[in-house]
Amino acid sequence: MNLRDIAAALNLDAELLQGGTRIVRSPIDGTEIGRLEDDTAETADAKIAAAAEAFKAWRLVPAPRRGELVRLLGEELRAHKEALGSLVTLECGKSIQEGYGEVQEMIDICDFAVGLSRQLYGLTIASERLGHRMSETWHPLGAVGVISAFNFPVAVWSWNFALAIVCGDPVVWKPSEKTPITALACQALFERAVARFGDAPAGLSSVLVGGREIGERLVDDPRIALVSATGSTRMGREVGPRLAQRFARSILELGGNNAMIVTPSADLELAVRAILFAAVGTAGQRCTSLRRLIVHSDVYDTLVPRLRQAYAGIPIGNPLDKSKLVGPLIDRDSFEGMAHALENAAAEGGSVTGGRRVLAEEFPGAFYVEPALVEMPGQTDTVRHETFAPILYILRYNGLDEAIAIQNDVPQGLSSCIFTTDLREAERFLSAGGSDCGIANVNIGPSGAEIGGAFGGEKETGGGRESGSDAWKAYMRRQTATVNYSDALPLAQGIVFG
Ligand code: UN1
Repeated sequence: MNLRDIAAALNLDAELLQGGTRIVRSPIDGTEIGRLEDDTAETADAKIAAAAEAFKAWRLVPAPRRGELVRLLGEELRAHKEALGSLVTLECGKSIQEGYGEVQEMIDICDFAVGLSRQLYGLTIASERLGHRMSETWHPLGAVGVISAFNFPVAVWSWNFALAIVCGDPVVWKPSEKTPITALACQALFERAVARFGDAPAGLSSVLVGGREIGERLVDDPRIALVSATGSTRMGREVGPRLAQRFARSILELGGNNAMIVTPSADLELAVRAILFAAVGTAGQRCTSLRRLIVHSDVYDTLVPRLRQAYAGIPIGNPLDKSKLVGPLIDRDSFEGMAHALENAAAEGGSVTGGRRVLAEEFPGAFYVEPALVEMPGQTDTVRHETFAPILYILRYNGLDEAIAIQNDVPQGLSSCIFTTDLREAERFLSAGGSDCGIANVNIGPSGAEIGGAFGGEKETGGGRESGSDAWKAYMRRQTATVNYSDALPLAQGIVFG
């Protein structure tokens, strides 16, 4: 499918993709796929104002009816899965299987949100006073800003969007400047859902195209009650304090430095497969990608050669070709960041295999790389830093406490896992003294989470939670109400006043 066919299949107005000054390139071959017009201060302001206005009406619509709109969006996504998945691959370069998987993740969260629209449960609380009833109710919060990254250009938006819409909150979305076309496609699909829905207020959803300044407008605008931002820790350090400054809410989903501990009892066959998917899938550009492998000395010399062998056979190439598992890095900067990290790791005593640029003749404008394996003498500064590329650092350990200490001794706290068939080891890893991450898995890699759980992590990962479980509560305001149905006025804490 070429871009023209994809745009037509998605009902995406071709006019939107030309005539502007923001050049969008496909990382597959570096060719230009669109010239989009940036939002200006005025158009951004108008979209935020429309969202704030829409909130006044949308908050009053019964939640199950709001869920109906998300159900219709889910239907559009099902009908357009192939086209949108192809566009994801074209614009961000992940393998086509992962492009489809990303759209499936959107469908899944829509289904989840539809169910949730009838389950925004509050509480009844026992009052200490005679003839009183206490309750807790969840109300819509306000307009929500979503800032998303290039690597999951649509799924992360949908986690936020589907929940926000059923919770009664309009959404203004600032996608990565590297992947705005997929965002416009989602907007077009949502508009189809709105047309079928009938009476949704205008301004429930909008997309801001532009660079950092446009994102800053969203962050600083008092009409935006919550900003959910996914990206680097550096971005989070700017966005978090700015939101705190105006007492707005934030959901931050920042860097990860995810590890796998491989114990002596591990099923190594399974571990190798999990390592491959987690470390080289999406060319190492997931926030959940496996970046550190912590291997017990007893299995080190068995596992590492097997891994080298598996790495040697990884099909790298055009991600639209189903037989290729690893596509390109997003751009030259990303490639240079990878090369730089590998140089530093070597200078710190690491032994590097792979990491070279490949297919440069076929794709001179794109950056395909061999995934790298780096055996490290210890957890150096370079290993502690998240490099958004397929680099897997390998470390050795001797005791489980040591392995857990290494796993936790990084600034980030997103995802983690252990491969073991020993129940005690698994439970220790999951216990209060085990992994300090938001996600901890046993005999599964750190990436590829389902939408049903809360997604996010601790420390420099930012502490936010999105997607499943009770993450919806961040998109609503909690109200505690006490009703006195007696004809007396007893005071709490037994206070006698007058
Ligand atoms: C991200 O990389 O920002 O768990 C999100 C995963 C995916 C989501 C990743 N479900 O890898």
